[in-house]
Amino acid sequence: MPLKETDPEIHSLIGKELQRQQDCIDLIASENYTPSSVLEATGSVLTNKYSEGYPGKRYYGGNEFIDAVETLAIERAKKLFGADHANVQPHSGSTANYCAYSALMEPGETLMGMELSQGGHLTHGSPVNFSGKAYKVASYSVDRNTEMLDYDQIRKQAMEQKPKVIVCGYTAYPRTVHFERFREIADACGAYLLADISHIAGLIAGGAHPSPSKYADVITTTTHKTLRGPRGAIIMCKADFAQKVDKAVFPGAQGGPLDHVTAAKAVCFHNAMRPDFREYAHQVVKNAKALADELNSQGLRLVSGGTDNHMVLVDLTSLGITGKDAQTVLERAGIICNRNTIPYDTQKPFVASGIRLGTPAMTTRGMKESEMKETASLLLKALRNRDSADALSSIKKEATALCSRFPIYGDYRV
Ligand code: DSN
Repeated sequence: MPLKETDPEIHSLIGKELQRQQDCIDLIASENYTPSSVLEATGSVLTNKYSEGYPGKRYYGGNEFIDAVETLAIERAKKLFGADHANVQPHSGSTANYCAYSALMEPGETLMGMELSQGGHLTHGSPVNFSGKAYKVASYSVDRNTEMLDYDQIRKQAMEQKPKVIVCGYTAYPRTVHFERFREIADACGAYLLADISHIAGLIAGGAHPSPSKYADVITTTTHKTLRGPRGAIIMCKADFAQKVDKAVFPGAQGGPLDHVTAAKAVCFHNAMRPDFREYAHQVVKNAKALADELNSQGLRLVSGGTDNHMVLVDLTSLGITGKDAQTVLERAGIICNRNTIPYDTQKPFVASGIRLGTPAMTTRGMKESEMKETASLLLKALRNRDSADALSSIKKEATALCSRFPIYGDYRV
């Protein structure tokens, strides 16, 4: 029986969410619209299977086709990113980082990552996360003036604190990451180098950001951000770490893999090898620059002065609004984003002085530089007219009209 009949409440909520996604300008830098091929694989009968273990070494029978699916996903991930080894089972980016750390170090050893409030991730050593509880943490920051990575300063800190693992790759850093500089730092202080490329994986796959594959010992990434795949993650590594990484994932951290998601990851890697994905990745960056230029020319200060990737970090101080309030106002105007701390923020993370904007989702819809200019104008108009309910509701209509020119799933219906 169709969902509509067996569970009309959930069916209706899914339908409403589809409509919301269609009608709103999504500027969340970590979101995207997966193609229907990925949705189809994710919603497949593969969800019925148990397959603890790895291809050819399972603890359950009946894995002939699951083995073939997982092997394809592994081979495609290796080819796409130029990796020696890939584990495609991690359920999430946080789990992937947990497993990568377990493979590389023991509890109590030192982990060096970017501080959360500066653009790092919770799992890069935040005290409220397992990473900050299980490991000794040596966090690095961006330079106070340039708001960019200062490799000499990071090197100095690494030589003093001698971390076992250095993490590079961020959730709110709008600039290029120079992985070769991190390799040199890791070699100098005797650390392993872990690149968490969750945000920029799609840009790397599409040739729009340098790749860490020659430099990092281990690479983790989610698959649902710029890479435009299903919600989940993978770990890649040099051959020497393969066994440790696999053991850390299963049985170390997880039981049965999500085979339907593994299939969708394989579909996503296949898509990302196509020439149109290269175009997409480059357009994401062009769109971010167009968005940044327009916001800047209309008077907003951008962290680090601009962007090299898919993301723009906006300091709202001059407008006299917090990130939290801006997020709410923009949602009322049909523009979805998230509040974000800016480097050396004086506000708490829950309030924050900035918003983080990204172009992966709007680029998937087919929007280009002129629509980014339009989006920047709508966003500023909303923030400047935040006290007028009428203004916000009329901007929302404009946002929905813009979105209606770029349908997300054609005639796909729930
Ligand atoms: N929550 C993700 C992001 O928005 O960047 C990171 O896990």
